[in-house]
Amino acid sequence: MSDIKNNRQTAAQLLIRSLVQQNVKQIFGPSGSMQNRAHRLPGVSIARHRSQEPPHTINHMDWATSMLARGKMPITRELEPKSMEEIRTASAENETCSLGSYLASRLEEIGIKHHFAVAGDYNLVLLDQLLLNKNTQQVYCCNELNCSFSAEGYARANGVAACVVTFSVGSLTAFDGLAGAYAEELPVILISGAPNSNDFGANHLVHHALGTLDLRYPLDFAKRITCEAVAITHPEEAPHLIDKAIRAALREKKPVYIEIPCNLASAQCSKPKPIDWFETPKSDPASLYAAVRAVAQFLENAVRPVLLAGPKLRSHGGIDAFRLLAEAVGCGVAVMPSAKSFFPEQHRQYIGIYLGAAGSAGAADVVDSSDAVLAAGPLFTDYTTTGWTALPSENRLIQVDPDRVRVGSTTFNDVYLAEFLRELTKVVKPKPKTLAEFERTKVLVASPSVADAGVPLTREEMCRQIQGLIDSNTTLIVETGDSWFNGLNMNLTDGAKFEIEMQWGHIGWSVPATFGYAVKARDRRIVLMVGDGSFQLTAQEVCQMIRLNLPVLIFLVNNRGYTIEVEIHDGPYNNVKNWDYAGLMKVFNAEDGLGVGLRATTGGELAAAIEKAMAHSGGPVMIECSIERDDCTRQLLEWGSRVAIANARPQQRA
Ligand SMILES: Cc1ncc(C[n+]2csc(CCOP(=O)(O)OP(=O)(O)O)c2C)c(N)n1
Ligand SMILES: [Mg+2]
Repeated sequence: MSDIKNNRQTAAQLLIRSLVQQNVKQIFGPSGSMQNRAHRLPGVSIARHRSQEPPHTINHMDWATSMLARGKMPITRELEPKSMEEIRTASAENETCSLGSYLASRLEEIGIKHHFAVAGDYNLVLLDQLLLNKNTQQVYCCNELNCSFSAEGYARANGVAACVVTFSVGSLTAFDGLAGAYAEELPVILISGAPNSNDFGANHLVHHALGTLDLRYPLDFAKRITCEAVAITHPEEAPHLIDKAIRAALREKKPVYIEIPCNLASAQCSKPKPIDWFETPKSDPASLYAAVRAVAQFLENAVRPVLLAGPKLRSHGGIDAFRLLAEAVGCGVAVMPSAKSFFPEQHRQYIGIYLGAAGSAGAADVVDSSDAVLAAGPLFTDYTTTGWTALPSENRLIQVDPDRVRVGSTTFNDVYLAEFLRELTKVVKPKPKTLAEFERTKVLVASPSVADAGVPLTREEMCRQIQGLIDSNTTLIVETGDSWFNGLNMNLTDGAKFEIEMQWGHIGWSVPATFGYAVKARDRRIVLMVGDGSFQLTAQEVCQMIRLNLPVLIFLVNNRGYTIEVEIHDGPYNNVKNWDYAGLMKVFNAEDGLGVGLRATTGGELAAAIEKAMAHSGGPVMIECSIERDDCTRQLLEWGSRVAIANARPQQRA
């Protein structure tokens, strides 16, 4: 026995070995490790015996012991009571667990208390294994696109998220949301079930695949839209590959993909070892020093510097450091649209959203006339620069990226954003001129007047009433469409949060993302603004808000079409088939839901609906707001016309 202990074999292997020694050719039992191991021994075949089959979650040691005790298995000399004691010891020493429970432990360790899932035969055993971990909860979605967007929304509230789908038919659908997480810098772990490990490389075909022998295309696709994509092929390598992928997601703030064959989810692997997941990256000291000196000098030479907050500040942990730097410089501070709420709007240095003619009144004047723009974590694209009209020129730009700093045309590599901002704060001198300029020239935007209760609802009246709901505990989530600009125009009190998906810009993102966000942030008031066209893509996920009694407040803006597209380039393709949106809530409630659907066609109806919504608890409320097709923001017109020009640039000749 000591020999066996030294070899660190499991109890199951001991049993199999003794059976083989006795020439037992068939083993009846659960489909887990014992059969898998028996398979590898010469002369042993496996048969399942339904009546004897324990639940697959059973501990194999318990199962084997109970079978022995009930006399279903021959007891050999090796397995007499004294030997059983030793088997227990050997098993404990082996420190193994199922691959699925290994994964569940890792998710729990990194703070993922909920994972989103859609079931399929290739992931069922994995889902069972994950369910065994009572510290994490499984949350179901209607389809895999919604599943990955839900995880994306959860990652916005939690910092990291996970979702589980089935092979190919599931994962290919989830990839859209996963790519969105890449674009939006959110670490989402997509776990996909896969065919039996023996099917890879075998000369036969399996379902949910292309009908060819190629089973690697989901992994290949995943590699293009993640920072790490791994496919587990043996339980022994699972700990290494799972840890490698999770580490990459946390380090890069990008999604990862983990593929697990259906027969390996319950196979044994070594138990998780303690890991320090959240090591902060350290800049190269010489490069950091040089970058801080160069930027401090650049700011010193400037007369009118401004600071610009970018969307990458959050994922790279720079929000607090940015604020401290801003206060040390004392200049005007603007934010990019996706960074709204990353700098407090009540702060005396806040000058608004920088988005060219589509931004806050006065913000572009200050930024565009500044001689040094320090942009922290920006993402300058055609959209965020309003068709390249709001892009600080290179000679006045200091661009602080997640892992490098660019000053004019010089780049300092291996310099990490938060660390750089902290070091720079120590040496900068006050330069408050742009703030004083902004205060002198700022145009006060008049608050909209209250509309008569009985006149048809307008966009302005709708926004005026929604503005009244925003307090320090509100998260406002806005969908692609004019909802972007309606949301960007809202004033946020300190503590209020704002979520927008401007980089990936996938219509339909907001419904599942709001669901995912609400699963994590149950204590916040979550307000969603979504257009009719966008809603039609992912509407069914509202039923999951009902299922989990999430008190989300949805403003469904029914303007009978793709108004944002109307303003960029109109045609018949921008008309949307009307739905009874408010009526959908009844459909989703079915026999047990507590969702409420309300309609508002006038300001008075909207006020009454909001009052009802505030009094309701136990489920979401959707208020369908009917407005005119062309009733859009000034900002959408400004932005749309410039983006249209950028889109229409003629092909350049070489
Ligand atoms: C997946 C996807 N398909 C198409 C588009 C193009 N698109 C951008 S906005 C939009 C229409 C949005 O309409 P709606 O939600 O009704 O908002 P509105 O502008 O009317 O407020 C479309 C089709 C997109 N962004 N994403
Ligand atoms: Mg619309």
